[in-house]
Amino acid sequence: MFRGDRLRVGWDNRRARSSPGASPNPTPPMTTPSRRDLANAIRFLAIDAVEAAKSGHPGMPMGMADIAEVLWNDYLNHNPNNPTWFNRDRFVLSNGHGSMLQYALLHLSGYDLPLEDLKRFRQLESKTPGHPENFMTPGVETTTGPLGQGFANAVGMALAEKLLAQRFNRPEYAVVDHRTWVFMGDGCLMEGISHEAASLAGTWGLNKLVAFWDDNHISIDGNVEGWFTDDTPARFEAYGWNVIRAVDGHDAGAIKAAIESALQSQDKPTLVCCRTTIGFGSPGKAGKESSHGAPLGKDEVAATRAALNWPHAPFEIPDDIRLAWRARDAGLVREHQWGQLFDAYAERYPEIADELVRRSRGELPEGFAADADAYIAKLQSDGPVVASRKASQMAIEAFAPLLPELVGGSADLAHSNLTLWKGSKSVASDDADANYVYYGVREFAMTAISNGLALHGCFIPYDATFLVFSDYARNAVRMSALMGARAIHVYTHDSIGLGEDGPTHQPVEHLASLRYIPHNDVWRPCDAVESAVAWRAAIERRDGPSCLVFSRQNLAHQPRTDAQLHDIKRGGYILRESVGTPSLVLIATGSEVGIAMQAAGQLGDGVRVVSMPSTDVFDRQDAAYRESVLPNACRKRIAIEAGVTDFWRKYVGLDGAVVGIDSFGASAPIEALMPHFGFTVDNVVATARSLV
Ligand SMILES: Cc1ncc(C[n+]2csc(CCOP(=O)(O)OP(=O)(O)O)c2C)c(N)n1
Ligand SMILES: [Mg+2]
Repeated sequence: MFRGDRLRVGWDNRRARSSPGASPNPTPPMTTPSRRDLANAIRFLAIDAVEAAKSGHPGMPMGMADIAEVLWNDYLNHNPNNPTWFNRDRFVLSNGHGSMLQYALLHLSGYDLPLEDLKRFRQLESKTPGHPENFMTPGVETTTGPLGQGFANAVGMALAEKLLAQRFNRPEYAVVDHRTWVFMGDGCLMEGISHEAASLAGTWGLNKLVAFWDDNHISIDGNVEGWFTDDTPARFEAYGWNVIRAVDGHDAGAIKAAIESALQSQDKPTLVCCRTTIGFGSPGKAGKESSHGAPLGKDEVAATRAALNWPHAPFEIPDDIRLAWRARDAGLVREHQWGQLFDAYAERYPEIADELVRRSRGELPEGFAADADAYIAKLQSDGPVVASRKASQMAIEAFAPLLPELVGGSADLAHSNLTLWKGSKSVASDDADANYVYYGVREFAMTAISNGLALHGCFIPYDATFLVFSDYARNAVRMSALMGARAIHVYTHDSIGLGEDGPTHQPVEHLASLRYIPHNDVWRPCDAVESAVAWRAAIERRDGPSCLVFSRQNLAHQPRTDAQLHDIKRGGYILRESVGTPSLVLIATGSEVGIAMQAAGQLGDGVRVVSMPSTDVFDRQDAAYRESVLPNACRKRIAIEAGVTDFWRKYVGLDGAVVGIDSFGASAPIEALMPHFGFTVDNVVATARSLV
């Protein structure tokens, strides 16, 4: 039975099925260009685009062009006609300042990136932004530029491939079988995240990950001899990598030999150490930091044209070179062959083939919504009084058996974050159901690896640490949001309420600070029910990350009507209605909702309580709904949250008040800390009276 239909919906390979010969070819060449000529096409597209933009980074593309040429022309398994072909190799440019290298490669090999876009490098709405952005340019797998993170994303992608292969491949049907290639510079390697990520990649034995180090001895401030003298090959050998030393990054034969050797690695990721010259070919700027991040300048461009024997005008690529680069036809054949393999696999193993297609589309299993509804309704009627971190674990326990795509872990705090569930199996194993990542104490790489897992597809990753250490992960959280990655970041021990560990461990500014990241949904639930709703919202959110913030301490259960239960997912809702028009609105999140409810009880019938587990989601509701929850006419409002007060001013206005904490916490039991910092019913009542 022909099963191509499902493929066509899951990943568009219609073009792969059309005749490979159908696409128009340029006139056959009279000459065969040299490899150096092919690499020079990259160099001059980069040089000329940077010149046109009057900004950008020519040095790295000029230095890595020869490596990229060999990799892309001889090894990269991709299909420029279909940038999202399921089994494509992933290519990551971790040293993202060299973005023009990637744009040149995409353009030359035949992706939908016309010359016009290269001419509009770094201009508003062009497909060639300053640094590669996965949501702007077809063929860009991840957004890079913050050095080191692309490398960690690549580790996540390679882990995704390994896990999928373990689960879905069958003898003679390696339907998941691709490599992850990553370019990285000295800057990526100086960044601490490279240690975290390389260490994990070594431990996991990700042998289909190949990293190329652009060892050019230069970073922005000059020759790195004063600040980067590590023995990088020895460092990676110590992580358990296969290291190929001292490759001449301008010798195509040497590069090819290194890649051949990397392909043989059975149980280790490979680092190819490439000696290169930044700004290669520029008589005045080669080997110098001056080529790193500025146009070469008119005279130097002319001198480089002469030196590299490139007589062509800016953005002009001779036909023979264009033809040699073209990968569209080969790409069609590759995807077509894989499609045949997949069809045979689907014939033989229809159920797992269906499952793989479902996961590749990012769709949840049929029935998930109904099961989640039932679970949440039962929680509401059972009313467990637990810490929200415990409620989070209960939610994982309830949802994870339905969602094999959920793969998660914690940065050495599994028993505090409560991220393990009954079905957890370490990804360090070869188990087909491996789904749990022991990240060790590596918050930043953990989060960037989550991003890689999410971007690869077929996974909904979650990661976890204490809320206070979200700072260690922060730029990767920001990148989740910028990239629209469906990653779930779990942060427990969410306030001074964690107690004795003291101010080093007590987040104060973190909630507000995570909320300030655009496109990031932060949830701080007040009980087990809201915790389950938050998990569900994070799972169902397809186009961006969620931060789920949970308490260490037990939280009271809140009774709700069906309507209230329904409205939790709107981010903020009336948990206690006033009799008549409210004279005062108390707005609270998480552990402070209980205090607000008790205070309202003392203050009388005119007081409304709004539970606001996610301000981000609430802010997206329509104006009528927001007005129905927080009526403009009621100016007496108090926000209560064990965090910085400034954030809440937009909800309470000048006439309102905030019960919060604008200092660091302190080391003491929770029973002493909460009253000390004013998180008591009495203080909320007194604050309310002071507003009158
Ligand atoms: C996290 C981070 N810090 C700083 C920068 C700014 N920056 C961009 S490139 C660069 C130097 C990188 O040196 P290297 O990777 O050796 O690049 P090369 O000059 O060799 O191309 C710096 C500091 C950045 N992009 N990301
Ligand atoms: Mg460098």
